[in-house]
Amino acid sequence: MPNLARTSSTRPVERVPNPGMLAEVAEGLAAPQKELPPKYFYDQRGSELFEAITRLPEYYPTRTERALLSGWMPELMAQLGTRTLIELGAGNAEKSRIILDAMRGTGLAELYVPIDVSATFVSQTAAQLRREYPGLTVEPAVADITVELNLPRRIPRPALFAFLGSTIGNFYPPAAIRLLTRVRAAMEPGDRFLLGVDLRKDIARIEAAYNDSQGVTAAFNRNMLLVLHHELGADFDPEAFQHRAFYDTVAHRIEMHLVSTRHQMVTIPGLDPIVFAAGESIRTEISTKYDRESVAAFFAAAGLRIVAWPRDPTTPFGLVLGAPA
Ligand code: AVJ
Repeated sequence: MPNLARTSSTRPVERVPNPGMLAEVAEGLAAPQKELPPKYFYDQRGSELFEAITRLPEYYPTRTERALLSGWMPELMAQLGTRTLIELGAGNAEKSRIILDAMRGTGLAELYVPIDVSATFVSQTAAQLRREYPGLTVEPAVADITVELNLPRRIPRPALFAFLGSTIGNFYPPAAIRLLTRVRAAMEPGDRFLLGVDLRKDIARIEAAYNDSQGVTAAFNRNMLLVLHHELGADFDPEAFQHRAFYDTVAHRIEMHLVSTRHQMVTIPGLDPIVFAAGESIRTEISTKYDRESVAAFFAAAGLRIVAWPRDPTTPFGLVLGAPA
């Protein structure tokens, strides 16, 4: 386990009411298959745990995608003459730097627009990147990409829209198509869309990536219960929920669940008590795996087409370049 600050689940906390989150949690926990949105993984500790996941030997997506980006971006940025990078869910900007370096290499880097829900996060990253890339305008957008992109008015073209890390895999198909459609609507004819997708492969390898031997993914999964404690005053006992991750071969996705180890009742102020049977679970995340056909179908539904997908057959992760259809 990485050495991370422990957060007691019983410490009293000061809370500001969060009616949007409460309504979303209420709806998810009232469903026959209880469900919570994966965006609630990522408080400070959750983000640190995710960072630790990306360095695990079993978790291949991050390092594979980084290698693909490093190999391809210099050539692609020269070929496209990209002047603006618009990044959905900018993360720690480590991958952005690979693209920005390639843009700087062509002397055309003008604007970087990282889009993220966290305002403090984007402004910190933005300040850092302004120091690293003199001459580059960094104009962060604070937005929930599931709702809007909130782009600046003036965007030097051509622009590259990037959605990396296979975060698209968290979305159920209708929501994935809505998101791609929103990106497509913001694109001009010469713009391109770069999508990182995890690929279908040997099931044991996929399942191992979500059931690591050090238990970091389990801690990441359980951390959502602590987020509900801090944000809503929920009294989940994280020790009474077990991490479970399995591959669904029909829907082609990993599902992560928190399984109640016993019959128990959980209280969230403002909601009716929530009853768990022994063995009943909350689904906390889906992580969909793709192949060429499934990506092509999503793209087509959103008015996009695949223009490039450079990969050798052994690469377990895909980087796809799309354009308006
Ligand atoms: C950040 C959504 C791409 O689905 O692989 C990692 C999150 N969950 N381990 C993924 C995650 C468990 C990750 N994404």
